[in-house]
Amino acid sequence: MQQEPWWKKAVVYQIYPKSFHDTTGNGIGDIKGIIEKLDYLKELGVDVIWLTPVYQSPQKDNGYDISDYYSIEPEYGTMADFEELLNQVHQRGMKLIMDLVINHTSTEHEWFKQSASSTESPYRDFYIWKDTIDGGEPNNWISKFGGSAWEYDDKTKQYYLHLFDVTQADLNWENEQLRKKVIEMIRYWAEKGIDGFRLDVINLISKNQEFPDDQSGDGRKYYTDGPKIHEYLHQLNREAFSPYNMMTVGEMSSTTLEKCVLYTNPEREELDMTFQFHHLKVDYPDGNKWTKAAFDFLSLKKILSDWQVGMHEGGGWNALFWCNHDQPRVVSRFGNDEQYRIESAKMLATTIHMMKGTPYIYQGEEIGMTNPNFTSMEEYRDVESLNAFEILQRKGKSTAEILEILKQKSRDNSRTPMQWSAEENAGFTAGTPWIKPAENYKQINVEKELHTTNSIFNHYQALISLRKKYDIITYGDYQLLLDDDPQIFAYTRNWNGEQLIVLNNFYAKTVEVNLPVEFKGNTEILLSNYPDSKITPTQTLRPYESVVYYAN
Ligand code: TEU
Repeated sequence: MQQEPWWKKAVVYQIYPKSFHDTTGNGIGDIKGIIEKLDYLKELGVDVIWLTPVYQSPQKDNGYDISDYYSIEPEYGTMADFEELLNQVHQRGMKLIMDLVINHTSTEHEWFKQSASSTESPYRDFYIWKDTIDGGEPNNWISKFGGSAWEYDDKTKQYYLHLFDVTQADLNWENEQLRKKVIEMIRYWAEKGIDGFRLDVINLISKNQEFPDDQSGDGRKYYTDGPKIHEYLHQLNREAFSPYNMMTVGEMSSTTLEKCVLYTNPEREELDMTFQFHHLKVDYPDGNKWTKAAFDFLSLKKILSDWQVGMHEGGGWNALFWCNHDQPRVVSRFGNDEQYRIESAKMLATTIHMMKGTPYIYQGEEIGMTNPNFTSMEEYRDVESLNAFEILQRKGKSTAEILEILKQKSRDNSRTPMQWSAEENAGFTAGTPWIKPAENYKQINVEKELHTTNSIFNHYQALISLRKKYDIITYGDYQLLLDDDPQIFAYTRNWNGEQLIVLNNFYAKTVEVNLPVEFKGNTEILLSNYPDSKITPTQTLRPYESVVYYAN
């Protein structure tokens, strides 16, 4: 049998360096701060660390606006610090993957400066420049951060495309020279010894070259999973990833299951796995993020289950996650961040970690960090949230209404400092933090977790070791049970005569369960979030109770 890729049994931990741990006192996390915490991550048991961008950047979008792919952002440290980090990670038997942001660069990148200097520049075609049409923008596409996706440049009298912030100019992947430069850069980091990449909005790199107006939308249908995307990914795989045996995870914006099967089926030689976001839009009524709304539980179950089954059948591979630096905290979102914070944090972790795929833990998730509940616009930092404020205000919403929406939806909800201890500023910095910590850090912090038995941290440790011990978690198929139940998320996994049954109560109300499947002869409980869960197919689940049964 061909050797299975190592990442199928791995668990990844995402670090947002800016908010992780500051050792200099400037209020911004740094690479040395990560090195100091590696033993903590080793204790948690994760195999891989994913660092969001640490390259040189004006930080308009916290590093997703890169001005030099070959240097480290001075706020975070030096190249020597980075090399030391890589070395220390490897010494502990873990791996390190970096963020690869190649849909766009900062407008302060040398390529863009050259490109904008003249229509004759050899770099002109590294970006997407278009003439005005009828005195206006080249088309009606909208930036993901609000407003037109085009910016006019007075000097050369053309518009450039930016699907994100105006300082994040989209690269022109049609240009072979550009692709060559990107591949060269990837190989530079691979040569340094890193173990892989998370590819930022990678399914947006191929644009429909007609650049048509979108009669019924914001333009995304003309650049999402675009015409040459498979060709480009295959080239990256052949020329940059495969020669170094890199692990790759693609962040896929508004994609489809069919596409992700193609992106990740190994025979196609594109990517190893994908992040998709459909299950995180169940609290966007009519696709609208900027409204305060409860989440649709039945859709959540259906979406996650469709992806479990579809990727299994198509030979693809899922990245499993609830949280990242763009999403609110999961315990505040789909759990209960007050009375049942601990139970619901564990339940949510179990729901994802017992599925098929590679799980990702976002910093602070393993101790049940919550949204910070900011109450004033001064507390927000995120460019998307600040833009949303203005857009919503123009639509007539009051400041109080907007604050309520941001409290639920802002990306800053997950960007507050990692809560290490009950010391001032959560032990994150000795200086003034770049963003305010959540006020509950005195109750919720790593130090406390590590001194508590049956902590959320312990629950994550247990989930990680179960994955190592039971192959069924990696290979088993997946079947949703009780599809229409409005409160229970139950599923079963089967493999090689073994069976897992996973029961999760997503609400604070006790509920009766009548499972449509039988427990087999030898059934044991592998994990639960109450000390005395029972083995019976007919039973009640207490508030947020979660139980994993195993039979063989
Ligand atoms: O995010 C891509 C993306 O489209 C979203 O997750 C986006 O932030 C969200 O939908 C806005 O509502 C990636 C990065 O993760 C994000 O931090 C960057 O801002 C973005 O790309 C641009 O590089």
